[in-house]
Amino acid sequence: MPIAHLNIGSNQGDRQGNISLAVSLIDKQAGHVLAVSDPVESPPWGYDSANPFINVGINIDTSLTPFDLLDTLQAIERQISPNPHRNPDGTYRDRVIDIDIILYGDVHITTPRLTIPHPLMHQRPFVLSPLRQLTPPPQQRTR
Ligand code: PH2
Ligand code: MG
Ligand code: MG
Repeated sequence: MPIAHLNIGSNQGDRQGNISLAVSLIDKQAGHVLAVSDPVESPPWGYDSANPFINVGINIDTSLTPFDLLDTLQAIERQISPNPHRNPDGTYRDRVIDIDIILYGDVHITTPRLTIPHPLMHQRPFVLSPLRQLTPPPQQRTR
């Protein structure tokens, strides 16, 4: 089954508790959780807020298609918190939970609703560092 890499973030309430709840709901509803990275704490990226984020990366084994996975992750976000993720003008706001698809196997998708690989991943240390922790280096060829 395809392996997807997700990034989970929280900067409101019990941040680590919110993330742990998300991981357990993902394992029940989206696909078997294979690995969870160490948490990383960082200031909000892309907007101003006094509330730092905790982020983790996870690898899951999933039988859902990318769009079904997106629907399921958005349903899990709503199970944890009904608060909107953006302000009416489209800018970021503090959030209890955010679950983003970063990679899905070697799939490339570019649509208005979903882009994989995540289009901003290379700019975000809170995505790259958990991903690096969970990605084994390529095997060196021996001869
Ligand atoms: N998510 C955002 C915007 N800014 N900053 C950090 N540190 N962590 C996030 O997960 C994050 C962010 C929008 O999804
Ligand atoms: Mg996000
Ligand atoms: Mg999101």
